[in-house]
Amino acid sequence: MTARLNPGIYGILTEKFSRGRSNIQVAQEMVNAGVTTLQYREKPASKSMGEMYKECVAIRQITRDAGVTFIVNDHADLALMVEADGIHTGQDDLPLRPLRKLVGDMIIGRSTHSLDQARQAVLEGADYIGVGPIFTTQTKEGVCDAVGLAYLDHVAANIAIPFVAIGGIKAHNLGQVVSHGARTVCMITEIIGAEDIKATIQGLQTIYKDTSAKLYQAL
Ligand code: TZP
Ligand code: MG
Repeated sequence: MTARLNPGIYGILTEKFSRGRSNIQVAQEMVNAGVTTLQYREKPASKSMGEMYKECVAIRQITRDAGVTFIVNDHADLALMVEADGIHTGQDDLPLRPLRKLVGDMIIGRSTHSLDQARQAVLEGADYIGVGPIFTTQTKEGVCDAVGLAYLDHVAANIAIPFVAIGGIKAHNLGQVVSHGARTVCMITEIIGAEDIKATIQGLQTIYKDTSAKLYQAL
């Protein structure tokens, strides 16, 4: 069975932040550099469903060949049609219990911004939660203010399912996020907005590994 959430770097594809590169090119570069999970996050305002479907078919192939978990944001139809590993939903998206009936054993992720939302997601059967925005970000429209590291601490202490930290995470604060208990870390613009995606991911992996090693030595 596919792991419900891999530790490591969770990347997200959104073409408007990718410096003119295609989602498929960026997916290949991210997978080559060793992201453990890749999410496709496009909105119908930016691309037609037909175009999104074609991209997801190609990205499914790239991720399958590399053994990387592939998650589709928002669109259960798309996730099912391309045999993605999972679907990621926000607070205003499809409700979790009916969604579970539709997608069966597929991984379901849920974005959360408070401990109440996290507990609700667990109750309703999410496989993992998103925790954020940890820091201020311009990447997601209409998102709430930064929840800070305090919310991450609460989740690490109180929530029994896997979680991914997200929002404003960069090389300079990644160590802090890992020190506060995140084993999976998502970065959008830090990675896909970088000139050299591979070198950037390698630098982030070094910070992730060094911080984790120190953390577990100290225990
Ligand atoms: N959900 C919470 S914050 C966020 C999403 C999708 C955007 C994170 O983007 P970035 O560029 O890593 O700050
Ligand atoms: Mg959504």
